[in-house]
Formats: sequence, C-alpha cells, structure tokens
Amino acid sequence: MATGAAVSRGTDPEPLPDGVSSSSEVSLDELQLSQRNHGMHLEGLRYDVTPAGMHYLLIHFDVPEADEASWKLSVDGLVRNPIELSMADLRSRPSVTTTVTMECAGNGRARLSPRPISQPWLGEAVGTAEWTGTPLRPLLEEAGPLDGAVELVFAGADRGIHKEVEHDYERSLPIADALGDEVLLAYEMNGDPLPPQHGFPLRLVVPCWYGMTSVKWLTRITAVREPFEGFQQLAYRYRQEPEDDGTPVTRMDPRSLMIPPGIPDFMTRSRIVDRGRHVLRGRAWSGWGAIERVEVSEDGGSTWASAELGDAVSPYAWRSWSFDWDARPGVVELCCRAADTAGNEQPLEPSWNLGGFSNNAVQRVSVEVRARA
Ligand SMILES: Nc1nc2c(c(=O)[nH]1)N[C@H]1C(S)=C(S)[C@@H](COP(=O)(O)O)O[C@H]1N2
Ligand SMILES: [Mo]
Repeated sequence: MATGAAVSRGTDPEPLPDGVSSSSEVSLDELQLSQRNHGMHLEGLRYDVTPAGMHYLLIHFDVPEADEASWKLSVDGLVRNPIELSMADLRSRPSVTTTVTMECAGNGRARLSPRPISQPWLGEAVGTAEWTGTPLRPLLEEAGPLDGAVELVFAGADRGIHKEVEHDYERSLPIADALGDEVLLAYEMNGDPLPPQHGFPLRLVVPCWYGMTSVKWLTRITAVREPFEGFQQLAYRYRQEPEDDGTPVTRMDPRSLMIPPGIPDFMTRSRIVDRGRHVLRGRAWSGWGAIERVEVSEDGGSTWASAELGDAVSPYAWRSWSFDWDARPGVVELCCRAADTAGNEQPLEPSWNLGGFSNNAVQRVSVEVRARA
C-alpha cells in the first residue's frame, strides 16, 4: 500500500533531531500508545454521529479517577468574581447540544518521513459526537475577566511527565476565542454521561479547533495576564527545528476521508472489489470554513473528478460526499481531497514539521479490482 512519498527536510546531511526517526517502523512504546489511543474505524464514516466507542481517543497520561458528586470547576485568576461550581450547578444552567467533528492535530503523523515519534496516527484520529453541556460564554461573563487578562488557561485533573517535565494537562485560549458562542462545557456525549476516557464528568469542547484544545476532566479556568507557556501549549507549535519559536497549532485544516470500498485484506487492509459500478462514500471537514468541494482520483492523484456533496451534519461537523465509480479490472489507487471556503485545499504530499502536526495530505486507498462481475 502506498504511504505517500518521503517528505524532504531539504538535502540537509545533519543528524535528525531527538524524537524523529528515519524508519517507518514503529516501536513497542509507540504500539503501547496506539493501543491506549485508538482511531476511528474508517467504516465509521458511514454514521453522521460516531458511536462513542468508535470515536478516536487521545489520553496523554492516565484517565483520572473522578467523582461527579464532589467534582468542582473553579473560574479564577484575573476575574472580578471568582466562581466555583458543582456538577449540579453546571447541569442547572442552560443546556445546548452541538454536533462537533473533532480531530487530533497529530492525525497523519506516522506517514511523515522522517517520522516524528509520538502517538503514531495514520489518518483515522477523528470522530463526530453530540456534545451536551452549558455554553462557556455566559459563565465567563459572570466571572468578568479584568482588564489585562489576555487568555484563559483550562486545566485537566490528569498529570504526568513528558520530556522530564511534570505537569497537569493544561491548555489556553485567547479570551476572544473562548467567548465564541459555540464553546461548551460538556457533560454528555451522544446523550449519555461522558465516558471516563472522553473526560467524565466535565470537558471543554472547542469546535473547529484541533482536539488538544478541548481539555478533558476540566477542573479549573484561570484568566491570566501573559500568554500561557505551559508544556502542552508550547508542544503544539509548527516548528522545523527544536530551537524554533514556531507558530501555534489552532484550527483543523481541511481533510476528506473515504470508507474503503469492497473487502479488506486482513494484514495490509488493501481492498478487493468486483468490477462494475460502486458508490464511494466519505466525509470532509475543515476548521477554517465550510467544505466547498471534494474530488476523487482513481489514478493516485493525476486526474480528479468532483464528488457530490451531501449536507453538513451541523455547522461544526463533517459534510458527507459520494462518488459514482465505475471500477475496471486492475490495481488502482483511490484518493480524495477536500477544499474549504477559506481557500485551503488538501495537498498531494505532506508538509513536514517537528511535531508531525496537521498532515492533511490526501488519503490513498490501494484497490484490486477483480474481473469477476
Ligand atoms: N485533560 C486532558 N485533556 C485532553 C487530552 C489529555 O490528554 N488530557 N488530550 C487532548 C487531545 S491531544 C485530543 S486530540 C483530545 C481527544 O479527545 P477524545 O479523546 O475525547 O477524542 O482531547 C484533548 N484533551
Ligand atoms: Mo490530539
């Protein structure tokens, strides 16, 4: 199966930085990570809303122990009225349900070359859920950030060590972004209490942004005077070299995925289909704007034809697409690519960065079309 051409870091003969591998083979450490953090089965693209157990997962450390009855959320720091709320307080506030497509910023990382060593996602770190909770904005307005507050820091109850730095999982958002009407403090996923692995009893959900922003097991929101420089904030930056300042990873770049057609080979997952007409189906999303176009290629990306677009499941969720395919005998490489209304389009080849973020190069599915009709 094609994995996309090697990505050049230039013809630089210098040794690779720490945390980057010249081999495409993953280690047992990476296998361990990928078993704790599974992706969405691509056939799950058939559902508007991903069944909770099929939604991808990313848990940096351990799922913390959590007791709903004693759980507290505090809003403090540079605010006029510090607030502390129980889960009962949060549940008694106005509730909304929003369908949101969430994707890990590291999706596609394992296809980069050289390969950043971390959770080795291929392309399936995505899911769409109905999140129910209370909007963040009114709560922030009650707390009243003071002049001079520039960001809010969201803290989770989970703690661990990465690159020798011990820390709670914490991420910040500029105040203007945190005040978006769509930002939620969620306590339900698909109509049930949050599963432990998805943040029980409370998480932040920031539609359109990559998943690291949506802090799980949320205990504290702190208004701060300076841009936050915690470990998880500095980790998510686009850099070429370890010394680079880089630029922050924020919204999701466009991506489309197809349900692999036919039946799979057990080991390689390459596909076998019978000749004749097939309807290819998939989903596309972008955090920068609506999906405007999806195209399909039967020849590995040399020529493209437009897919038919379905409706978006919500303003913050993926849009379905379908493509009438006349499969002729032989071996083909199917690809799909999406473009959004902000002018972004998926590239044919990845662009490399040290963290392996936002590799939204087109999906490639190797298919053997059998002559039997
Ligand atoms: N507290 C906490 N929040 C977290 C994480 C974490 O490890 N701890 N992982 C983040 C990352 S990187 C992603 S991609 C999403 C994944 O959300 P999910 O596991 O519900 O799909 O959660 C984010 N929120
Ligand atoms: Mo992530």
